Amino acid sequence: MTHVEPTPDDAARATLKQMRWQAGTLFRALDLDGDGRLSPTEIDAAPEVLRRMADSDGCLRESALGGATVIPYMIRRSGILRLLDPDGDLVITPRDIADAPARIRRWMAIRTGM
Ligand SMILES: [Ca+2]
Ligand SMILES: [Ca+2]
Repeated sequence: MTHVEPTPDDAARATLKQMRWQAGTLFRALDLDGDGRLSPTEIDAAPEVLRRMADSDGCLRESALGGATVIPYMIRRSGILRLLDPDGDLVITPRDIADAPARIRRWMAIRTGM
């Protein structure tokens, strides 16, 4: 087997892949069956899932959302996170969590044009 040294391009791609993975943390947590879509059941279960991920004060923070990235913007623009953290401070409050199913449904309605 030949060992190939990673080129700077490979390193950049790996970093990007990692950031995308981090940015998708919230979605993956909510997508309970892992099919890449949020079903009505999964949307209804969102507050419960999010509460389990929250800190003891009931808030979700960056560590639960994929952690800090080299480019924090990558995490902030993840679709679900923008819904749950409209003020963009990377803290999702208990109120945001309780409102999650309604926000996700509005978001999906806009995306599918329904
Ligand atoms: Ca699913
Ligand atoms: Ca917030």
